[in-house]
Amino acid sequence: MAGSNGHDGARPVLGVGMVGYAFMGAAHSQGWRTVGHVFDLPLTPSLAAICGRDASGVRAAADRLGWAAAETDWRALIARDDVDLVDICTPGDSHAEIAVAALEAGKHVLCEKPLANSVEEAEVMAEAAERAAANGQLAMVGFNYRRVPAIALARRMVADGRIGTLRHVRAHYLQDWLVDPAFPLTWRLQRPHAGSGALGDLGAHAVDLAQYLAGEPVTGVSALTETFVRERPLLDGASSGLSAAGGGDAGTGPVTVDDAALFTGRFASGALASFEATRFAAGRKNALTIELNGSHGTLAFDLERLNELSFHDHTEPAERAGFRRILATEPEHPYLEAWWPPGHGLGYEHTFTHQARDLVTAIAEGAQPHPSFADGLQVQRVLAAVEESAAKNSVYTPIPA
Ligand code: SOE
Repeated sequence: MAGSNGHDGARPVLGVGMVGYAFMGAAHSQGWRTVGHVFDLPLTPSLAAICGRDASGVRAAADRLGWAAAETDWRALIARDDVDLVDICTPGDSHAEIAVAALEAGKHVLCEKPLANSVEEAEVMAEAAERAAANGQLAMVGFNYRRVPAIALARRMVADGRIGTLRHVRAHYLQDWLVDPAFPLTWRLQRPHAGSGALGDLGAHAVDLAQYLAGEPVTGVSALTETFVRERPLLDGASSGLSAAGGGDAGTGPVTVDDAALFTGRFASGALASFEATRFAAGRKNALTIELNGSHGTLAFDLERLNELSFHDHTEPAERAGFRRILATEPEHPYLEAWWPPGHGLGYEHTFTHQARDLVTAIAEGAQPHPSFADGLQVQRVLAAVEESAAKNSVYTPIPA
């Protein structure tokens, strides 16, 4: 399937079809548009077609975001001969149906996080991905923060033993766009569409990063969740990104997801983890922080300073030891070989370019990229265990392997 859509010069073309064109659709489009101009890829991605239900909205999005064609039915998108890979950027309630259909139609799939709205859906998706892998189709979850150079560097340092035996992981993902009780009831606040609230939207990233950096899964959790504002104005018009208007004559409706989730967890090795995900941390816009403490040292990362990684080497003599700031912008650092000179820095959008690079490379090589749908299922199991534990007043809830 890879490169079935002709050649662009010496390189076979990989036709991409995207479902969804809101915030994540725009972010992924940016990745697909830039990746072939920055990295030397074995396949040339082409932005073949984008899909959305509203005909004029999706046509405008195609023009704005750089897609050649627009479709209003995702089944028609999947059926297109010029689409080799389907990129799913819709709310969680449609991930499973689209992903399974695309894999069964012989396409590769990239699916936004969290993989699904429930463990059951994620299981079906992981099984479909396993069947498709036997035919050479690949499936990957869009946990884009794995592709921040400083995070990829941290993973390399943990694997190289630079912090020794892991003792603690501390991961927080804090935003503040729900502080105002007048913020309207968008799809992200409705369980049937989003599956869960801050837990699935933000906590999923924190769990994925913790497990990725630790190199092992969380095996059980104790949790608290809370919905601080239980009723909100219905949406008045369209929402865009994380902003939306409400409060007209449309009335109010119930918030059916968590506003915040706090939980502790265990790794099989005995290391302990703590997590916090909230949209009520006033002043915190996109504050994803993660710290790992090991027997030989500590690594710490803050998304609001994403070009930096803090490292304390505890094997150094105490008189000289202390945190040092690694500026992850050298050509030797992950992904940096293709970007700007040292010190010139990258941002949020580059994670989507790197995600596209890794997926295109994996497709060309026929190798499973990370995170797989099986990895996405594991995160889903952690999210489900958090909800179960919270419903039972924080009872420790093991996560099935
Ligand atoms: C909204 O909270 C959001 O866009 C998440 O859905 C993304 O996954 C995260 O990267 C940024 O915040």
